[in-house]
This record gives sequence, structure tokens and C-alpha cells, in this order.
Amino acid sequence: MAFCGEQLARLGDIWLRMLDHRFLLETRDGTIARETFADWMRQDYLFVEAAIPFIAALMPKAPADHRVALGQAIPALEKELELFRERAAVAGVDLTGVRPSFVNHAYVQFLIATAYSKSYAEAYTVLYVAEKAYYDSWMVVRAGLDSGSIWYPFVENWTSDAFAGWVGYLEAQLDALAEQVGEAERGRMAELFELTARYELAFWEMAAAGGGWPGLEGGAQ
Ligand code: MP5
Repeated sequence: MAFCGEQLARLGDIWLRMLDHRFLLETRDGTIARETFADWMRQDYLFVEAAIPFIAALMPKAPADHRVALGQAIPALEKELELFRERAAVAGVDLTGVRPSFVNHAYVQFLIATAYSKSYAEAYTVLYVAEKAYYDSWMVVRAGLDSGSIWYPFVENWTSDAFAGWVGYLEAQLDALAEQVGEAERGRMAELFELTARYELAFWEMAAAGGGWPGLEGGAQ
């Protein structure tokens, strides 16, 4: 089996917990509290903002035939930020002056540190898992959410044919990279695969439970 399939099978328990998360099920069923969804929007807006320098930091390490796709990801992310701002205006959510939650802060630091300090194949693993997690997660929401919901454009964003194509492309490239590296590096890729999956699960948990910092419960502010 190729690398990604192997890792997804190995980490099936974490992946299932993620896809079964109450945040996704309540969003799917249209029962999510508006403030809970708004908190996720505010936190994910910060995450997507940080994903841009993460991708940019991969660029100098990228093989020449990866550069165009990575470069195109940046305007796609800018468009995504625009979607957040547009939905926020429709729903009356204020995206300004938000501090990252503990989990969000840790995840973003992990992204940036990985891009700068790990090999290209290792950092690319993190990129793939984050994107695959969002594709699979929003497919869960798509299975039930009314297409008239104000949150539906997020479903369209991460379950579109274009996004599915991007995730499929990343998977094929990551499988190829895993073939090229030695056993030790493949082992580090597997560790990062798992850590990223754990962060993705933690992000939904943070979104559902609130983004307080340890010792400062009652909000991320
Ligand atoms: C993504 C995201 C998807 N927006 N937020 C988290 C916590 N994980 C993954 O990444 P992108 O860059 O929005 O496609």
C-alpha cells in the first residue's frame, strides 16, 4: 500500500474520532450554536492567515515541478480569507481583534517550525494531512447540512471538485516523495502525519469546547 493509505489505516482511530466529532455532526444537523460556529470561524480565519507563510516557507525547498501548484495555493487561500470575511459580514461575526486559542497557537507554531526546520517531504506531509482532514471533515457536514444554510459556502469551499483535485494531487505527490526518501525520513513523515491528525482532532475539540488557555478559562481573550 502507498504511504498515505498506510498512514490513514494506521491512524484510523484518530481519523474516525475526528470525523465523528460533535462539532461536525452538529454543523451537519444544523443544531450547532451560532456562537460556537462563530468562534470556529474566528479561530480558523487566523489559521488560514498563517497557512500562507507556511506554504511560502515550503517554496525554497520544493522540487521545481512542485512550484506552480504551491504558488497557486496562495491566491486560493487569499480567496478563502475573502469567503470568511464575506460570511462574517452576512452572519454578523466580528473577525477582528481575535487572539489565537491555545490549540490554534500551538498548531500554527508547529506548521511554521515544520516548514523551516524539517525536510520538504516531512513538511509536505503536514500540508497534505491538514488539507485531507478538512476535505474529509467537510464531506461529513455536506452529508446533512441544508444547502440554504448560511454556513453552506464553507461546505462548498472544502468539498468542491477543485479542492478534491488539490487533495488528490497532494496525496499522489506525497506518496511519490515517500518512495524517494530513506527509511528514517519515512519514519519522521509518519510521526508528523500522526501529530497533524492529532492537531486536527484537537482543533474541532477546541472549536466545540471553547478556546480558553489553561489557567485562563472563560475565553481566549
Ligand atoms: C484547514 C483549515 C484547511 N482551514 N483549518 C484547519 C484547522 N486545518 C486545515 O486548510 P486550508 O488552508 O484552509 O485549505
